[in-house]
Amino acid sequence: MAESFKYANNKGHAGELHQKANKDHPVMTTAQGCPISDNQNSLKAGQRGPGLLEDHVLREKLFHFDHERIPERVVHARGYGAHGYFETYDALDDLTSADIFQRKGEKTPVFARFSTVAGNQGSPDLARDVRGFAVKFYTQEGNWDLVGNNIPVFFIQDAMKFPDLIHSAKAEPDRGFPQAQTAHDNFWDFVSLSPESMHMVMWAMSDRAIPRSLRFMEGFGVHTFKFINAQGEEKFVKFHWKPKGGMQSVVWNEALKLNGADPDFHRRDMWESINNGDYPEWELGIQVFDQKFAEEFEFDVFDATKLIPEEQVPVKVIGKMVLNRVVDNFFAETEQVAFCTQNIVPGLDFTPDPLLQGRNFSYLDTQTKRLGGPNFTQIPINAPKCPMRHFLQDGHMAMQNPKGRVNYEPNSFSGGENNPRECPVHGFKSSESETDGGKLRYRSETFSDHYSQARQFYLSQTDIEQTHIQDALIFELSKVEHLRIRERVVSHLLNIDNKLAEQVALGLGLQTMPDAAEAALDTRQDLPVSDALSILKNAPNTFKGRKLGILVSDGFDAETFNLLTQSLKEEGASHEVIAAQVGGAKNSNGEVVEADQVINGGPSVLYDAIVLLTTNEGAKKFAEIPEAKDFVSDAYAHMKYIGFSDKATPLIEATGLNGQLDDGWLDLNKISASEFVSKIRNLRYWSR
Ligand code: HDE
Repeated sequence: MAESFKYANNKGHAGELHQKANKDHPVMTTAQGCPISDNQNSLKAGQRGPGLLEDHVLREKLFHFDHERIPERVVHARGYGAHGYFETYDALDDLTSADIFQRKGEKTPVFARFSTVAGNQGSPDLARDVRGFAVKFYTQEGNWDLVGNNIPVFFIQDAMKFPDLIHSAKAEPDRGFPQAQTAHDNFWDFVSLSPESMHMVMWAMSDRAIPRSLRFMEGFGVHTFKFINAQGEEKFVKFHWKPKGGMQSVVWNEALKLNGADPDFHRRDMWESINNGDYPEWELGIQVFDQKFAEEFEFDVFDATKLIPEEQVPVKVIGKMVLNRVVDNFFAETEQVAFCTQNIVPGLDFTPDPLLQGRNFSYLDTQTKRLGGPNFTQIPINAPKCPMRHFLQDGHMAMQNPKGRVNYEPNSFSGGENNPRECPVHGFKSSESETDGGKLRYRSETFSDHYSQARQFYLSQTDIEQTHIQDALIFELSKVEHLRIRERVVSHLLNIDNKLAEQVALGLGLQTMPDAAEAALDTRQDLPVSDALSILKNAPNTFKGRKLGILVSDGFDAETFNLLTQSLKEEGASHEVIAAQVGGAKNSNGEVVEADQVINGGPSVLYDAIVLLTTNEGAKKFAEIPEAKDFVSDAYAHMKYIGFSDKATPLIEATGLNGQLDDGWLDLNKISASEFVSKIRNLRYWSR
């Protein structure tokens, strides 16, 4: 709310008298500041008569409400943002003159927004989808927007194909569904006719597309950018975000159920962790290489469907991002934040990547549409925190027009804060790279190997992860109505890996195996396995930031509960109590412990591991409740660790799992609370 002018000499003026409606509340006003006497009833002619047009209070209220919506983002509509800072670990002046990287230990404010791509604003968080990972750095030399994804490559190589890709992925236009999923004909038709997408398809079908938390996923700048130092020397750079909490994903069946149990699972998780002081953190890493490497590398470094394996160019960590403040207002900040890939700072530059070049137009254009005019840069979330001095003026909602007489340059008026000049020394300079020919619409042949890295990604996964990719392909393609599209996808899989193609063909019940798709160039290479591409090979071995669900019944053992929750706290993890009623349950000391969830609203998919802390009587009662049985059998099916004691036997028997107590079942009579926590650091009992 705008700060009000102090009516210092008007003692007793109405403005002062109206400051309070009563002891606790200030007076409500219209947007014009006019005090409101009745916010419940419109102005009428007579007690039961028609409304009056002169009711400016009602008209203003309805008018403003009618204009509350702005167009949602055409992609990445559903997102969640938070504030924080970026800390530079070391000066990088040998590589770049970017101000943000000049001083060790410097902190720069940031705003990060994470998103799904295909779904609309109200779609569920656990859609199988790429996640947007966009960060706005408010540096002292302007805003730098690193607008990335949680997958290091993209579906297409040229911006020309983007609207078609997105049309095909979103709801089909005649029917308006399916929402937030690629499991339909149009998407698979398009990608199977665009073989360049096959590498990204492998990633999108992997567990990367169903993260457990936004906090537990990597981020990537995707394109190759340039670093330029003060001497004008250039290097190529790719950006990586590495989550401090480690990577973790859910399994597909869990994702499906989470979307029902808590469609806000990811945003709630971020909100809770920041408010609990468990701040999400990522380290920023760079892969730096020169022209010589670029020429020798197997692929074109301007092709966004390719990555550079970390084994070939190691990722050097250069700083960290800490998100430590939730937004004050979702709309003002998360919805109105306007990321633009064109927002870079001196010391950085673009490369000719044809996807990046197109993005530099698209983002500015889309923000003008979404936010209504060219002055969206003046909205606080978008405004730089460093000085801005320019002669841009007027337009819708202009609030920061330049002051003074002069609004053009060159001018002959004397200097001053409001009369800026260009500066060849400190100003942004584009790299002087040469171009290699005349105007043409062309796809360079250096972009034409579409399968080698798709194969490398698949072969770099553990068996479990490979099975998940196969299952995801079978799930998605089983929703595709046209046989020819299913077959066409399998024809590409044959160029990636025979076993993968065979498993998918088997899962789809294909009667005959199609021929392998014709490749643009027969260049497929067998690249070495890259362990960095797997989630499970890089498992974090911690329960920090994770959540345990403890199912309790009246009379549950107070000591076990206290020891467990204490050990979790020491680990930096949290817990929730699930009971038959929201009022909670009485422990063995007769104290009431409140429930966070009721059994029919708190399924085990919400937790990373569960404990059945019941009495024998309590377990018998739960055995009668279908949701309580699902609580246990889902946790089992999702490979979660389950803590229990013999008292829970009636419930376990009711689920039919009694004969299947493998090493993922942890008997709390046999191991201590801290041993339990150290076991569940594995996050899942995959051998099940
Ligand atoms: Fe985007 N993208 N994109 N994109 N993108 C948008 O901008 C676009 C691409 C990404 O949290 C839009 O503000 C084109 C790659 C993120 O607000 C739009 C092309 C990558 C976000 C747009 C791409 C991304 C967007 C829609 C191909 C990863 C959300 C609303 C040439 C490196 C940012 C908006 C946020 C959003 C266009 C491809 C990431 C329309 C034309 C590759 C994280 O401007």
